Amino acid sequence: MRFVDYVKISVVAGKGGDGCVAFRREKFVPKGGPAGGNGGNGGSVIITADVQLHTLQDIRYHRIYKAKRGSHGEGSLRHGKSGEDIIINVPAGTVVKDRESGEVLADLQNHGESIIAARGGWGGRGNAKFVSPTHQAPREFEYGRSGQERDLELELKVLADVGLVGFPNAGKSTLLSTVSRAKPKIADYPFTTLTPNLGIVKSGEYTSFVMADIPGLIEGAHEGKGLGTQFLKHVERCSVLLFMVDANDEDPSDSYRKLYDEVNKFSPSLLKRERLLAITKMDAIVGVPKMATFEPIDIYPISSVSGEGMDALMQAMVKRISG
Ligand SMILES: Nc1nc2c(ncn2[C@@H]2O[C@H](COP(=O)(O)OP(=O)(O)OP(=O)(O)O)[C@@H](O)[C@H]2O)c(=O)[nH]1
Ligand SMILES: [Mg+2]
Repeated sequence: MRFVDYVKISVVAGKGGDGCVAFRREKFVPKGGPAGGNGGNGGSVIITADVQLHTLQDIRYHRIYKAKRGSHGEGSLRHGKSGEDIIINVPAGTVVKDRESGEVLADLQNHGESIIAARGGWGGRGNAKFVSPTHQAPREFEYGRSGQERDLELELKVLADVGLVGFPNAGKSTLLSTVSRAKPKIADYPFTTLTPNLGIVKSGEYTSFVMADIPGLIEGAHEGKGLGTQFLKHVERCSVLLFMVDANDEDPSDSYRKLYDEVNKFSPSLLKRERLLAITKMDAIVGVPKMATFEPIDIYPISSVSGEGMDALMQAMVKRISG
């Protein structure tokens, strides 16, 4: 089971420029030959796999990709400039599908693999191209052809690096929304999150990782209570688990023990993963939370509201992922 990230986009290639009808006019040449240049080709929309990317998140905010048209041809045999191609970078592992036919156009697995998603229209020929021995002063020309247009679906199966494990309302979605551009629904009632949200977390200039906000866990989840087993399946694909406990719980250390037990009942091997514990909502607490845990684990008191403890937590996550 992997997370699936989907995006629907439309790609529109540029139209070709029109060919030109023109004749040479020079001082001492009374009747010049035809000199209309060709139109430039329209720009194409190209999709390329880039291993630096991990989600389709950035594409989500940019739905229509439209390449520029080619310029028209001009006199003196000047050909129109081609429209610039547009390159859409997607994570390696992205499958490109035509939304209308359902056909898989490409499965971009490796860095640099690419597909022309919409081909630019050819430029039209200018009248100079229509000259023949018997036809010395042609006035024919062609219009540029239209560019291809397509509605696509991009699909990426994602392996998340960090999974957020906590009871409902622990502040999982809030954390994701503060450290990434993801916009999960946040509310002060349990089970706000019903399907996983993914966010790409940038840490420093070059490192980034994928964080998965998963529906809240409840006791008995391993027997299928709540969104239980679904939840746990999502978590299985994460290399680091960030357990999250509300500092305002009566006994946060006990909450952690319950979470631990629940995960353990489902799949003990999950607990062999790198594991961290965040105590959330530190801005809202009165006094000091009781945090003597029953087992040794690195604890990070944080607040998504004030930003307290966030840097330390980020560094710790990056270290676990790369380590
Ligand atoms: N004061 C304070 N409130 C917070 C903080 N983080 C989250 N909250 C609040 O806690 C409530 C629950 O937050 P969510 O992020 O939706 O919790 P969740 O863990 O995603 O909950 P589910 O999706 O139901 O499992 C919301 O009202 C948030 O505004 C925090 O750092 N400080
Ligand atoms: Mg949530």
